[in-house]
Amino acid sequence: MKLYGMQQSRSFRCLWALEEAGLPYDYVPVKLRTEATDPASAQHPDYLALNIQGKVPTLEEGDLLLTESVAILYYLGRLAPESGLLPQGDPAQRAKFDELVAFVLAELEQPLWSKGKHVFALPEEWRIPQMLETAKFEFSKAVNALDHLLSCSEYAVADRFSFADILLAHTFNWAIRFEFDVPAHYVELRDRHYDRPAAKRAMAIIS
Ligand SMILES: N[C@@H](CCC(=O)N[C@@H](CS)C(=O)NCC(=O)O)C(=O)O
Repeated sequence: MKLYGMQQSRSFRCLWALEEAGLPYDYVPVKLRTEATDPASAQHPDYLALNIQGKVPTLEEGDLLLTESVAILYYLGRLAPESGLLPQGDPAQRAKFDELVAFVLAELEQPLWSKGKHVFALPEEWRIPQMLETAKFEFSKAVNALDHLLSCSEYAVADRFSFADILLAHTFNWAIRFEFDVPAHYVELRDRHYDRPAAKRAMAIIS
């Protein structure tokens, strides 16, 4: 199995999950925003053949290609059920897990990605500087909603570490790096989960 990724981007979620799951893999670093002629570029034709959007992550295993970080997380969770990355609870508990995953993608990370797009990812003529204030407003609304969605336990769902914890910790780390206002209890969540041995091993791989 090969994971194509770039540093602390969304591919880090998958790298961390691979380390939590203890599955064998090769990590292939990819460069964003470099000349397409660079063999390591996400715009190189060889990489575009794997991931038509020229984005990371990509997971390749035989004929299987996955190009969405959360699909990769579900896949790894299913490959390694004993890891607990994908909770095996009753339908209601699973539904709460799925709800949280959807919330992180649809509500919490979107303002962060809006900032990224309007600061560096979009072609300059499509960037709107006023978006940055809107993104801050949307992020604070999502954080308030999250306070109501999360239980008070050590982990996001039930009483065990799962990939929902990876998503939350990675997304708050992203928010901190992008200088959003992150409440102290979510900085603490990020610190606690990034202190896990698997997170540290993943971090060492991209350093
Ligand atoms: N929904 C995708 C988003 C993937 C994505 O946008 N990745 C960013 C890095 S975090 C990327 O590769 N961007 C390419 C670019 O900005 O040129 C996922 O969660 O995997």
